[in-house]
Amino acid sequence: MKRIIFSGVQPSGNLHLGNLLGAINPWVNLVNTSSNENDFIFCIVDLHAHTVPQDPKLLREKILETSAIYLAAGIDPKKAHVFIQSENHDHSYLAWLFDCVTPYGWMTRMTQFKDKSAKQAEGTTVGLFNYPILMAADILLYDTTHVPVGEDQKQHVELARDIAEKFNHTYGDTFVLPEPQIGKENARIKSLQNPAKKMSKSENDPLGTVNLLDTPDEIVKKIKRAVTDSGTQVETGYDPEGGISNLLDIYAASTGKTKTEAVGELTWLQYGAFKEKVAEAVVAKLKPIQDRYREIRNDEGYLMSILDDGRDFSIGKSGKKIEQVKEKMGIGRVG
Ligand code: AQP
Repeated sequence: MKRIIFSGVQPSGNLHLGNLLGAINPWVNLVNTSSNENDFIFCIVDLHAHTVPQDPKLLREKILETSAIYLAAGIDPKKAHVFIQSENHDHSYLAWLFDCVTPYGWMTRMTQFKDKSAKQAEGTTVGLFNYPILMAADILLYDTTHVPVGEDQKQHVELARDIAEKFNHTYGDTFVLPEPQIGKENARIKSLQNPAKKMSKSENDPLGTVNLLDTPDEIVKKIKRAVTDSGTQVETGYDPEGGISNLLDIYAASTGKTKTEAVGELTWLQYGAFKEKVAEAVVAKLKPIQDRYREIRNDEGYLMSILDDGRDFSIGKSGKKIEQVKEKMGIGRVG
């Protein structure tokens, strides 16, 4: 059966190791191991970025940076469509219609809203509350069958599925029910300064996050300063929720090894030597991506043509879905 795979990253800051090892790398593997009949659609979800305050000039820069990182990390534009969400108005159009279909009670269960609104306090907007509905529109516009995401986004994909089911039940079959695709290889990377929290663009402590465009010196410094467990060397009985476990995950995902292999290789190293190994692996993983990133940014015409093609593809596809939805919901004029 033909699969349609859709996913995206918010250009809401600097992309980091969690975005690469938990999302973009698994996308690249899926594209490269997939048969030709499948469609891959990777979006730069800039409308989502405004769920927290943004500097407009910086956001425009981050949109291009994120697009170039997708390509530099190995997304092959001959096999996948890459586009900017805000360039296709069907996303926000369908989101409004889904606002009118989704029970309020479903939204109050979204755990990410609880975490993120706690960080925002009084600055919390309705957009932050509502953004899983926009995400449902992103996914359902394309008859997406699979959504490769990190574990933290599973609840939102399940919400998209519930919205599709409710819409189909109310108005007749319109949307495909998507599945979250969370592979074993989707590493969940934690903050280097607080392993109880995921590594995140909006982390306040810059030492907590390794950004994909950090220099080798910055990477070494951040990993050297990462929190560890209470001992002095890596032990087989490391705390599974602690800093050593996180560094082992980072090492494994950066080298393409399993965590068991990483543990076998690195157990009994003193923390200092262990961190050097982890930093070396991360620098080696990021170097070719950074080199390719610079090439792409120096050839703006290449990047623009890929984003233009992606936009045209997405508008062509989503436009048909919107026509079906309008007819089923009875909005607009006939014909
Ligand atoms: N720490 C992480 N480990 C593994 N996967 C991660 N992802 C994000 N952080 C980690 C995955 O990256 C994809 C894109 O995420 P996003 O940028 O759209 O939203 P997010 O999950 O809210 O990412 P951030 O970095 O934490 O951003 P802020 O701080 O702005 O909220 C998703 O597939 C996600 O699972």
